[in-house]
Amino acid sequence: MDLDPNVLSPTSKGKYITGYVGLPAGFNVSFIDPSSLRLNDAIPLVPGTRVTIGDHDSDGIPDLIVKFDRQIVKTLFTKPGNYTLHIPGNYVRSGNTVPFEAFDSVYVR
Ligand SMILES: [Ca+2]
Repeated sequence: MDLDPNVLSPTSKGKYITGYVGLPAGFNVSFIDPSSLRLNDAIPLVPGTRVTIGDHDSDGIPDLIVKFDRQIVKTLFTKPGNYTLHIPGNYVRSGNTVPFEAFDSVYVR
């Protein structure tokens, strides 16, 4: 996973943090259940935002592109530093649900 921006400022008024979720070869991101994604087990996607598929890192493997509310994400941090965030989610294919977890780190000013 890659989060954008990677540096968060407490005073930022930005609306969103964008998450780019990639899966290992052989898994298709279109089978990720977007409603199952929870940033740090807590924060769901912003309701009403579009979930799209692109190739953010140009490695030829599609990424699921999702939006989190930056003002809510900021409440996870009480002091500056490096933080590793994780996003658990479910991969659902042919009625089988496979839980997975994606990670990225951010720097908080
Ligand atoms: Ca990619």
